[in-house]
Amino acid sequence: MIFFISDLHLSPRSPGATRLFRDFLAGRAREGEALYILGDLFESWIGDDDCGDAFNAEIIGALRGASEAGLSIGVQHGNRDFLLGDGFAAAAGIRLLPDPYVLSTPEWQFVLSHGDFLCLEDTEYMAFRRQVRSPEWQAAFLAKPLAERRAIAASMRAQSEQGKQEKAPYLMDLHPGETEDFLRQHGYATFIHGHTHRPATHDHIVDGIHVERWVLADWHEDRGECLAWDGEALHRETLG
Ligand code: LP5
Ligand code: MN
Repeated sequence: MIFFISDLHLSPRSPGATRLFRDFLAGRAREGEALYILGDLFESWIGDDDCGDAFNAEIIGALRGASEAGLSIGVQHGNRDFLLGDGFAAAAGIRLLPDPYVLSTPEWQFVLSHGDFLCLEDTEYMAFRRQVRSPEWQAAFLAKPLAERRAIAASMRAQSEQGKQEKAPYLMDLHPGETEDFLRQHGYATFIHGHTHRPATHDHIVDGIHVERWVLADWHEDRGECLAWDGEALHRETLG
């Protein structure tokens, strides 16, 4: 069994989702051989020098426990935790994966992504993304004290939530044409992504070929979701 999850947005303000994730890592996830976390595991990540924070250490310990029990864990960056780096990966016993990432199993091909890079009509976000993903911005940010970084992240989160209320829904979804190009470029593999918080299974017809796109659900205080591949089919499992 291979599991896929995304958009948990864990923070000290989400004790319910944190508990669901810890229970998942200690239980159901260990019945599989691999877990892929497709971005936004954390509500925000301000640098690997914050691994020692009590909440972060709790999540890192839970990941490490599952990893040491034999679960292979791959993590992609989301738009809120793209600063996760090698220090986090080593402490948690996980592998950081590029976005997109092609997953080939003996039975099937998948392409995995957080999904935000295809939201091309949200031009404000794309500009913001280019800026915060640039090495110069990241170096300047990481040079600031943790407390200042925490305050900046909180301010960005508040502005983002405010801004989303004024954006048309189509802006915050994947660009249809670019998505089909992406599916073509990846050999019509089954596409799994998160980010939009609009769980659904889409059927695309690209060059006459049927391609599935599975959108993962975001997690809530009382409910999480994972997608499971059993070698034959994908199915959604509710957690909690
Ligand atoms: O995350 P979500 O779901 O709310 O919305 C996203 C897009 N928003 C973001 C911003 C993140 O939420 C903030 C993450 C902060 C943690 C990282 C800290 C590290 C910083 C490192 C710097 C090098 O990604 C949102 C999309 C939405 O998805 C749907 O796709 O619309 O896009 C935006 O909100 C971007 C805005 O449109 C424009 C930018 C405003 C940001 C203000 C920056 C000002 C800096 C403040 C300094 C005090
Ligand atoms: Mn996201």
